[in-house]
Amino acid sequence: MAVDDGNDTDQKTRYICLFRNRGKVKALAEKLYEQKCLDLDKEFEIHFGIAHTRWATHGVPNEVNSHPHRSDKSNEFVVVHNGIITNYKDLRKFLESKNYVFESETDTEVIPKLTKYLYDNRENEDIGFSALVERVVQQLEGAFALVFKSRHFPGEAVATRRGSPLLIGIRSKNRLFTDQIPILYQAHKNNKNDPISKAHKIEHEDFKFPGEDKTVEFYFASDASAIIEHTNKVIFLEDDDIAAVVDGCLSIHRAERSVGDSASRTIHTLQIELQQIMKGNFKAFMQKEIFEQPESIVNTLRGRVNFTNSTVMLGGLRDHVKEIKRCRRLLLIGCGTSYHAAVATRQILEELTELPVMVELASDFLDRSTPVFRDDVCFFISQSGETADSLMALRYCKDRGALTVGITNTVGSSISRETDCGIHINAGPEIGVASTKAYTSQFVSLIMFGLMMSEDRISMQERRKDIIAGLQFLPDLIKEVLSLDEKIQQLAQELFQHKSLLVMGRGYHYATCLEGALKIKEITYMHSEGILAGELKHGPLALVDKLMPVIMIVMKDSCYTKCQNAMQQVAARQGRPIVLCAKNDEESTKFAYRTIEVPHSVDCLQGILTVIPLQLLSFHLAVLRGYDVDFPRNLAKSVTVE
Ligand code: G6Q
Repeated sequence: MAVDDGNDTDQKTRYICLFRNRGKVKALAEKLYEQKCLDLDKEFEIHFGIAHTRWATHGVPNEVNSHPHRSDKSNEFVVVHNGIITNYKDLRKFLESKNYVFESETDTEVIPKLTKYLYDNRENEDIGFSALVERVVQQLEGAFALVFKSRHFPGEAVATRRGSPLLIGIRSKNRLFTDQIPILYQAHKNNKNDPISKAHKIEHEDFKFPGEDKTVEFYFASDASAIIEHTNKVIFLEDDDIAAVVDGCLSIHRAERSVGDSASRTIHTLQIELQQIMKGNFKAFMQKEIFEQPESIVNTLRGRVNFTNSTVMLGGLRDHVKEIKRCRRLLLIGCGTSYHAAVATRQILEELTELPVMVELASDFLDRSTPVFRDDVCFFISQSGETADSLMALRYCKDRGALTVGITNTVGSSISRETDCGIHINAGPEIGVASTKAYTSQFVSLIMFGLMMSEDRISMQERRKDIIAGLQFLPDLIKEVLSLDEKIQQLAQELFQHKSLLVMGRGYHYATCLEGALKIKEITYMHSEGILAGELKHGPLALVDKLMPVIMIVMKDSCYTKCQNAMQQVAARQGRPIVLCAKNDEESTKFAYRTIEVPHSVDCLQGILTVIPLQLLSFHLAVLRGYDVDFPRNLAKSVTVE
């Protein structure tokens, strides 16, 4: 079964697949094909394969729990699923009471079995595949992107989503006839005797193929980077859309039309280049992405900052600036690295906007049912734009009437579509699970927002000018930091056998400590903790001895003296601080066991220059410890489950 290689099919073949993670999927799909005997549909010269790299939410990662899951041993219905079914226990109990025997520990397996149950108990002989799927998803709770295949409907693929991302890539050698696919609101009428109207389908004739060449391929995937090597034409499905490919023709259905719903789905042309998602000469995507930061920062700034007259214009926020200036407070909400970008910029946003700024982890924000008001402005920071907790927090804030702003790296993502306005960070595709260039671009985007908000404040003009000049020099300074790579690799040689690594700092660099420690723990599996140096005496000092490596960030800003005090306290306990400081800071290097010296920038931008050595260090530590840097155990790039 060809899954991610469009070149090995014959000319008139169409094929349809679902995959999330390039590379690993092809091998996985081939294995599953052998084991679970997924047939290739020969009718209409259609090839259709489904596969999925699963993130083990229910049940350990093994062959039985791997996708696709099936209704029964003869594969009447098979399904791949990205997401989580929260009511699977009830469904499983019900199906077991109907004598269905489950093979796996997954939540997903209830879906094909429920499909078979509804099919076997259909009241109408002529029920179509998409109508059947519509009935199945009515019974499901949770988040899902699903692709179905069935022996009863040869040559047909049905896909749907709710809460998890799903897009359709379309590849044809010929120009597409239309860039809008109208929605059909009569999925229930899709039975075998009531074919879908031709006007509502993409058919091979619509592509105006010359002569014999009628090849068209549809790809179902969670993320555009999975399919970009085959096509840049994509449709982003909305929640509850049901897409069907029947006899090689695509149609999109919905049960009903609500007020404000668009009547069609657009075929977008993505700007991602294949080269952007190739590793090139780098050992890992993460390494490549760390080294891309001089360019990704330029791309984030491009067209937005005027360095001559020190102005900033964020097109996506232009119409909302007045409203934002009148707000009661700013809430910055995200998870993991994206949350750290909020922590990193909170102080400068408070200074530039003179507004209270709350930073919130999306999951905790929801757990607390945090009060949100109509005059709040809520920012959702997310590389993928699909993180389940951030998305739910967004819906929570929208329901309470707050203005919602997206800071995302993914065009067409749920967060970018569902927010009122936003900033696209333009960092380019980020493939490595450990986020690097997205962090620095989120950081810069939030600073640009602060600059735009403070444009008419006389008292802030000098400060603004300094920051804007700092932004201009940033790409060159990043290059300088990247040139420390060899030195950092040598440091990694000394540290890679340790069990634990502490990262301490304060003020603007507390976020660097959190982010550096996150990078280290997620890809090296070492214990690592980001510690606010002001808290040292309140507990963490007990961890310090001559064996514990401690990275200390000491920059020449308002916290300089306090950081030096912390360093002396560590040295007094025979600790051996590895000091990350500004170039030529002789005072700080006195107590240091090792030093990493970075160039100086404006205080609020310095965090970009201090985080990069820690990104590099975590990369080298992981390589030395023999781990797969881009695919750390137990983690996924896009966390679409709670
Ligand atoms: C870190 C990870 C992770 C990520 C969160 C949020 O290296 O990539 O912490 O930042 O899972 O993801 P989004 O930014 O896509 O919402």
